[in-house]
Amino acid sequence: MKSKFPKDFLWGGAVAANQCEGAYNEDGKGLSVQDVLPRGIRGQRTDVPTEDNLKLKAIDFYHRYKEDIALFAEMGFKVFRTSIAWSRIFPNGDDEEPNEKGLAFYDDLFDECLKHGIQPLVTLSHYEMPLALGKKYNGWMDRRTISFFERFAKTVFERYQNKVKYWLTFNEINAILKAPFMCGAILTDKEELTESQLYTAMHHQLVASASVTKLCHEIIPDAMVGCMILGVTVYPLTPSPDDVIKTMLRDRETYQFAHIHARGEYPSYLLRYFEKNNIGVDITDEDKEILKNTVDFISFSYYSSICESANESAKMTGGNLSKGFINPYLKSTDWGWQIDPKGLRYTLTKLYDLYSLPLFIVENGLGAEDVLTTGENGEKTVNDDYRIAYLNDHLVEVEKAIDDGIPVMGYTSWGCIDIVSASTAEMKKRYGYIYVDRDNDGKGNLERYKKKSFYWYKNVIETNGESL
Ligand code: BGP
Repeated sequence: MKSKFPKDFLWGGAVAANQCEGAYNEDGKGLSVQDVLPRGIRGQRTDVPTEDNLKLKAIDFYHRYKEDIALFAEMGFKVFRTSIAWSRIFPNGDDEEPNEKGLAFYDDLFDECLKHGIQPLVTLSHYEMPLALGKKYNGWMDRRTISFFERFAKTVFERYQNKVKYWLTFNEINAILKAPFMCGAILTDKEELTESQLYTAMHHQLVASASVTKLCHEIIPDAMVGCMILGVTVYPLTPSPDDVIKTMLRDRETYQFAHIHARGEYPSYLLRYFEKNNIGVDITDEDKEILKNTVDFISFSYYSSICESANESAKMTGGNLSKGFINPYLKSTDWGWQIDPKGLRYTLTKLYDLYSLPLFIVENGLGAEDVLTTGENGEKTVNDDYRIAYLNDHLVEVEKAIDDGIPVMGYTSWGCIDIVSASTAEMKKRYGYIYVDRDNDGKGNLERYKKKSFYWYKNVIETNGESL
């Protein structure tokens, strides 16, 4: 069947600075919240980096990026998503001047991408706030943090304006309500935070996101800037109207953030929620003007779908930051994430029907415990047919959405090379087309080996999706 993917479809892969670079304190980099989160999203933070935090060295991308980008180019990547570690550029977050060595690293990284004809897609902050902003200002709790983020964004927009034409403001900006320390450098324990404090922090981050959207349009007129949302795809567990209503309300975890970025204002239901629950968020007239700076596209992560039910006794399931109920029609990954390719088409359709903006899938993938074997040709590899099946099935659904007329800009599968898992802070939850010889204990020679999926994806890109 003739491929429905547009000729300029941006095929690629995604990582995040904190999960791949390592060099956590090299060349002037300051500590980020990730450096003191040794056990991942749900882990307890520490005050200083601990040796068991695999992210301190990760997969040494900081020193090996040329080799890795050459492998991405071998697969035919058109785009490569990564983030700029904020604390490499402003080690304390509120420094007056940027760290030149940090700027130089990303100059070299983006040059290497462009040398191979790969467009960088850059996330300004992928859960990587400078720890010092937490210690001095309590992160997004303090409105002054907006100006520090603006300074960071302005610096990198100006520095890389001729190299980077695709930008995302914050990774999974809706996650702050679930993980305020990781997403907002908020040191106050989540349990102690009032809703007014949490939503005030969320508001400051949203104003920062809109403000840098404006800056990007001013500094790099030919660039596109998008928001990035954790795609929480929710189905009612049963056709019971109670489950349907619960699902409708749960959907707002995702869509209220897309709404603000796409429409440039708070949805009425969120303002009503503030009013009904005496949640005091100081939304100034100036904030409202800034929020009107809307994005050029909506990007999101999609891994699985969840069910919602009014019947609390129904069985719960996994999900990275969003819990749901088991869907009896779906299988689960080893980490309990339910595999639902059709849910990706559902989410694409829903987001486009709501906001009529181009869409970019910037995370999708299967985390699995891969086993390194020796192939017929004597080379080390992984027979990851399970990952090929997962990705193939999801891309088939993307193609159906495109065939429905939904403008999908591109697809960067998550963890295009094995990196440290965000939620578990482990290496054993592998996503990559490329295996990295490093284990949960930090042992291994960091060598890279092409998995079976490496050749599969190379063919998908070469045929622009014809081979799916
Ligand atoms: C998303 C994050 C990514 C990535 C992904 C997979 O929420 O944006 O950083 O980690 O989750 O999750 P995990 O690595 O926990 O399997």
